[in-house]
Amino acid sequence: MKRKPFIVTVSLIMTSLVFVLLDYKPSIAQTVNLNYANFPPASTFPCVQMERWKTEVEKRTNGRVKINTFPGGTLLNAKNMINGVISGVADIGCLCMAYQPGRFIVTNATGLPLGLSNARIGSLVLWEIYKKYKPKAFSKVKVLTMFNTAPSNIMSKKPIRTLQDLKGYELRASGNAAIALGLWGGAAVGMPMSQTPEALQKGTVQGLFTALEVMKDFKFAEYLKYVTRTDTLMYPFAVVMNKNAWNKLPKDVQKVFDNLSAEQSEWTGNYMDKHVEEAIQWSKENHNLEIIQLPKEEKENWDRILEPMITDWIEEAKEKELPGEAIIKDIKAFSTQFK
Ligand code: DTR
Repeated sequence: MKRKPFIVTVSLIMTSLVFVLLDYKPSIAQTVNLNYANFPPASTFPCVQMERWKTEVEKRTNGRVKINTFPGGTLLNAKNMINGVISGVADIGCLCMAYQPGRFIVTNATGLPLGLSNARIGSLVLWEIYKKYKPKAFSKVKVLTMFNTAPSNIMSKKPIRTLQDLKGYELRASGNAAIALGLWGGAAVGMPMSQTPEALQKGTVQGLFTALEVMKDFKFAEYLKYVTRTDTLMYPFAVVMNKNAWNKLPKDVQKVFDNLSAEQSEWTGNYMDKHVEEAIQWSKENHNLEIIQLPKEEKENWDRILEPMITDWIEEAKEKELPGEAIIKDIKAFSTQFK
């Protein structure tokens, strides 16, 4: 075989180099793939907000960031969400802080009976509280956003019209909501939302105490025919990101994420408020739902019974060297600011 002249060899090497470089170029602006874990089914509000965030991020980064979503506990479940994000099982995760009351003391204060009247206000207040106090519970993650549910109501198989009706009645609730049920004399059974449909079907619980949009999203209205309007207590949520994954993001992408935080919080609150109304309508029209309004004095009495929750929380906060009174004062002040 004849040897190639030197000049041909050099030009061949140069051409391959150009190809290598050309090939390399697109990988500089390579898409960043991030896995986002969520615990409840895709139709529920934590996943609806996740899909909205994904759409906005992909749009605002011109497709440079791709978010792969994992609803329904397929990547991480309700209880191992934050640890799974810290260890890098998922890049991003959505968690309900009420499921771990002792771990998220500061942010769970927005779930106390403090008169936050809807999810929009609850979400914005929660985000402000997070920004102001930057709780240690989040030191190992980057927090992308936070939001709250709408206030909780009792959904049940039998009508609950008085505290007597509630005595010993088993309802599913977590965190502050479980404490409240106990104070009213009910029997709270703790479990994440994702386990509730099975518990209701097996009869382990006779209903639940949470925001009303679940009547439609989980079709609970098919067998829970009564709602007692208590309109108090929220379940706070956080969306957190693995610190390494965050640090690896280009600065302009980090900015897109940061610019979305408060907006996503408010968007989710608004979505939740609107969806609760739709769920009530749907349950009435399709499943004959009866809404029980407590008489004014009765409602005041139910609210009064919950007051010690606030003083107890302040005590607990103090024990952990947290400024409990100031946090409660701030929650109240922010809530009037966002009205
Ligand atoms: N209320 C909390 C949070 C919650 C409210 N709606 C949904 C839907 C899906 C998952 C969680 C939630 C709870 O009861 O678990």
